[in-house]
Amino acid sequence: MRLTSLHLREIRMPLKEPFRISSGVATLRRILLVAATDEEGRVGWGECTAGEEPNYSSETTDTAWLAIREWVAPLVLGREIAGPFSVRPLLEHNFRGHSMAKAAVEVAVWDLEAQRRGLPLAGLIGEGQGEIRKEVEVGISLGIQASPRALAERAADCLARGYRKIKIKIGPGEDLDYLAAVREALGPEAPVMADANNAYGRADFDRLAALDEFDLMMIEQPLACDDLLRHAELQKLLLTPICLDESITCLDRAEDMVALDAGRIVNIKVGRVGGIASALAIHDFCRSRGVPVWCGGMLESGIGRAVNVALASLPGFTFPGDISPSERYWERDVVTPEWTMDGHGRIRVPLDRPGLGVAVDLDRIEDLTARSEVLAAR
Ligand code: OSB
Ligand code: MG
Repeated sequence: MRLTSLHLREIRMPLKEPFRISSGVATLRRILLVAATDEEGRVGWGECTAGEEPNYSSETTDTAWLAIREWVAPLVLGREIAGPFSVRPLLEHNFRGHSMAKAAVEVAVWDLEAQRRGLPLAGLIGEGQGEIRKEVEVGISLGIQASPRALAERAADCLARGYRKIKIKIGPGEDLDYLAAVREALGPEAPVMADANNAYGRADFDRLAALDEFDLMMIEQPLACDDLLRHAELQKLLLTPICLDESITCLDRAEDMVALDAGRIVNIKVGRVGGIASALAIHDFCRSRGVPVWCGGMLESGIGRAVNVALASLPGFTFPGDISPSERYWERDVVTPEWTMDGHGRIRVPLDRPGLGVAVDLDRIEDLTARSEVLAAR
């Protein structure tokens, strides 16, 4: 296929409630969407998962816009692209970083390929994987709340709604009391985990070891993103498995994690790892080594969510993902139908239409657009 243009749009979507993690807070999402047109006039969509501020990774909505315009677009526009696996190699040489910018364009090519072949995205991603799931199990990621009690009430409500995993954001001083309150309210069996977003260091190992008493499913990314060695030291002290998020930026880091025993579970996010091909490679490796993976979230609109749902249908995704329904985030989403969850924490994988499986609501997107730029092949 050949891409004739990339239409970049920044849409502004206010979250229903602020989402606070140890490294920052999100209130108004500024989401960069890429609409890629091929030589036959089809349009494929990709959502960039970069945040507004560089507090999760170094990328932001603005750096991704710049990276796509200056470096990604010239490498892909007008070129013959054999298929979705050919995008990443084009963007690898002499072009460091900017994984989320690269992924946004790569994902649009996956959507185009799925449409060309008349396949649902999950079917295309899952080719050669055997049976894919028709429904994915999902959890909710709860931001840091005003008090342990407020959090416990919220968590109990989420469990009652059917969520299969309750993820609690923690940080130094906003950890033990919060987790104790949640465990007390939800009971010993409830599927609870914690995510620290790099908030701790070597000096906190005793405090982290104390978290074992809460019987968490896992502790996500307690230490710095580039610090696999200390994660390995910490894992030796913990009964609770460590799950890595920010640290796993590509297949090599997943291999390092396993080699060092720096963690025992991987959170896979398409943007962070540079695209669906990279996510698949990590999935396949982890599956071959018996390492469970699950699909993380980045407060996506319904477009990015479609990709997460499709990815999570793969057989190695054995824990519920951070893939909540549209209404958890937005008054109104940008796709129809919106993403919904049943009372047992399941989202149906749309296998009945090609591509994303939901229709992109262009009128809604136009209403939310704050900035727009068309990059065309020369
Ligand atoms: O660490 O998993 C994270 C959101 C933004 C940045 C980082 C993270 C998150 C989440 C949100 O946990 C999950 C979701 O999209 O619901
Ligand atoms: Mg995380």
